[in-house]
Amino acid sequence: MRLDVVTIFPEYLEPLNVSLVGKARARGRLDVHVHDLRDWTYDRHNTVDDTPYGGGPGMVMKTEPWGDALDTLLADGYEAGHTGPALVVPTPSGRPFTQELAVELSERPWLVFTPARYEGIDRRVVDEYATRMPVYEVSIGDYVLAGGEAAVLVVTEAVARLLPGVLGNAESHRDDSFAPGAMANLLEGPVYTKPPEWRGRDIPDVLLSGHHGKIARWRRDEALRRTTANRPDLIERCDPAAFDKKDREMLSILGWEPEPDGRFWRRVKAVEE
Ligand code: 6GU
Repeated sequence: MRLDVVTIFPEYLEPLNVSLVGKARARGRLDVHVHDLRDWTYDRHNTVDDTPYGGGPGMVMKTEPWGDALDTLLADGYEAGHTGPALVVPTPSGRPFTQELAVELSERPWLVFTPARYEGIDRRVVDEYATRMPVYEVSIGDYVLAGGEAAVLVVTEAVARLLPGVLGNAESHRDDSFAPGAMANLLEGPVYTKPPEWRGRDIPDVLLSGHHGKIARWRRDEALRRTTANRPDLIERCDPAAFDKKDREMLSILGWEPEPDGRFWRRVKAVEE
């Protein structure tokens, strides 16, 4: 997969050199190109922004540097033999970035990221490139960042770990908490490793029992406990067929009851962990 990032803070993308994404690059699974938007400014001050039409606070990123940057990197990529680019535009006004979208992006051969600062990019830039390629406007959550660079790191890491040969075990994505198509998307419960006692704290006995069935049940109960506490919306969204008899017992203990349609709704405020 080829990745291009155009930014006024190329150094912000340094983390793409380390850890999982860095390894994916070293292994040749990822071909990353970071570009400085100011390379496509031609005035003394390397201006990339201007005041918004219609007034209001803040500044808007200008069309010309973005257009020239994108034209150049697209031409370079096509020349190097790449095809099928998609534009990924990080913006708090975008669609929520989910595991499902990460899977979709991981199946594309070439992603071009346009992280913006200020109040965003002149709309005509997205409208122009949308006539030539798919455009994904994505938000990484309900909060406002000063710029899209951190979102590029988030999206890139979520996508890179899905590429074949990047994580050790290709099967491992199937049990990701938010794997698309899972019957129930539950949060993972707690995990433990050696030593068996630390500062007077033991490991839950069941994990030392060697009884795989009981361990699986305990993990499922802990997943239900955490999900009801931290993400009740995930329980409410679940297909009721995803819950077996033991799940229903646990949900009842946690204060949840099925509606007539079978979906679960909180009866009382969930008991704290
Ligand atoms: Cl993608 N960009 C910015 N600036 N803020 C955000 C965001 C993106 N996602 C959530 N907040």
